[in-house]
Amino acid sequence: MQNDNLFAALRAAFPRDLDAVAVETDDGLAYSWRDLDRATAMLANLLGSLGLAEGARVAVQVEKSVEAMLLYLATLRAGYVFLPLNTAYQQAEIAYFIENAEPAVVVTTPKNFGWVSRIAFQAGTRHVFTLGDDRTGTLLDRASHCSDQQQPAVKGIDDLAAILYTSGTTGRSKGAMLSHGNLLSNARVLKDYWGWVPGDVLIHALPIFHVHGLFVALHGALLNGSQMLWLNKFDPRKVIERLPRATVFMGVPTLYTRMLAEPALTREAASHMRLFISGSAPLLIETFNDWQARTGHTILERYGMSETIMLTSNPYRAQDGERRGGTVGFPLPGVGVRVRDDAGQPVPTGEIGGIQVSGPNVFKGYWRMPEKTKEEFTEDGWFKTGDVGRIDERGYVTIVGRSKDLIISGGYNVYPAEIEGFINEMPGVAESALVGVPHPDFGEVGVAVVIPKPGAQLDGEALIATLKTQLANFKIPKKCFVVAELPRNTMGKVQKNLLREQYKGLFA
Ligand code: MLC
Ligand code: AMP
Repeated sequence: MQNDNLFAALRAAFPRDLDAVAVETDDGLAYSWRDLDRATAMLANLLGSLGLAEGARVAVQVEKSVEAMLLYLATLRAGYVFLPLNTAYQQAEIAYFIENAEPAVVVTTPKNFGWVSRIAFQAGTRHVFTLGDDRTGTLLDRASHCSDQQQPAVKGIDDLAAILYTSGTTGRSKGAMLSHGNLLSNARVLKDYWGWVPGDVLIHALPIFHVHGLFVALHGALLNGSQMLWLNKFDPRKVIERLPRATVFMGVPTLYTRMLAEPALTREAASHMRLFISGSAPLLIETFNDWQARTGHTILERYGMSETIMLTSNPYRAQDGERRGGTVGFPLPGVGVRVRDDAGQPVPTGEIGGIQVSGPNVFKGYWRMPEKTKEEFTEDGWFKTGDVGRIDERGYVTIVGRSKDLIISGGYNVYPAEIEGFINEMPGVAESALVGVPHPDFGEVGVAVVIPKPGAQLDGEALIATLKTQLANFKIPKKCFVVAELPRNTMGKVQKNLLREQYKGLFA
């Protein structure tokens, strides 16, 4: 029987020598391919023993570790749906995800077990396990009693593999449903397009709760049977130290600017590398040029999102064209990318419009939000990305802006509407606006501008301190100004472009 289970495809790509090192950690531990196979079998058997329903969600909010990665693979292997959650999320955020997704299993850090289990049990979750980043916790204790043999669950290409929550410009976060077929088709295209070869070694330094670290980096290495040099937390010096033993690195632009600030980053240090890939946020042309000058390598920039995984990429092979800084390259093989005006009509080559996408990589819709899903697709079935760009006569795609009100800070998405909602609830606040301004480290950061109610005294620092108790740290505005009024157009709408202009030099 044909099995389109993503895990089965990744497992089939393991090298013949199962005793070779698959993952080497920061603290010197080595996991062989056999370890990966056995541990995912044990964890999958544990999940299998819980009597979960078909399509059950396994929600996971734990620090990055190899075991957390194994839990992801085991969830695929057992045929359940993986739901990763950023460790920066606070109680109110987690409560929403758990109530919305109704996971059958929740895995949390030992430190957060108290409050996470309370939320989970209240929402009807039956099983809450703990997993520390030091190989401790009830999940591993329980799995250690399970068999290390397991037959991957049979899955079709449309069966769900993961749900990734992504915020929206209005309302609450939406769960993007990705299937085994979405993930596997994209991984296969990237393996070929980025020229993965035997012997490649990946430095894995990204978080594993979003597309970039969980899918693009991890699937890339596994589908190629490639060793990973694993860092639980990004550290520019540690990455540079590992370059002579590696060939592929993936990062958001902030990782590249932080590495450029290290004198140890030299042409010699990078001479063993084959490929540096950037994405998740715009790579400044200065970073692209500085990297080329310093290391001799041309960063390959690609473009993706939770709903579509990767859509476009600059070419790897010279015969396919040059890697052009400031562009995100060509639509990937098998992926359709087009640009439409506000009326949904095609725009002439090189003109700006909304970017739309179709292909086997495009998600199955938002979890339990059929109306929202419908709104985001065109009549003829293309997904509207909310990004604004153009495609030139050679086919290079350039992103010039976003029609969605979104700030991308250090590779994480911050939706102003969500943060404004929290600020507006605070005592004495009449209204607020959050805008993104340039930042040398994070690319872009949020700045809040707040109007007090008549007679109220507000303090920007105090507002920030309150927000820190409610929202993930990367969503917290770096500055908060209390002002008498917001600039408005004749319709009364806040002119965020004027605020952006006013505050653009704040962190220069
Ligand atoms: C941390 N801080 C941030 C931040 N990350 N502020 C704004 N934006 C961010 N991204 C703040 C914290 O709030 C804290 O502030 C201070 O920085 C130190 O926190 P930290 O956790 O020690 O930070 P650090 O480890 O240095 O993290 C920075 C980072 C991290 C760049 C390594 O943000 C990161 O790993 N980013 C990658 C995100 C990613 O993987 N994106 C892919 C999404 S997938 P304070 O005030 O409390 O001290 C996607 C699709 C696609 O978009 O195309 O790939
Ligand atoms: P997310 O919802 O977290 O998956 O973020 C996806 C968004 O990140 C996209 O819609 C883009 O706005 C942005 N993005 C991803 N890659 C790039 C890139 N290379 N350049 C500019 N923006 C990017």
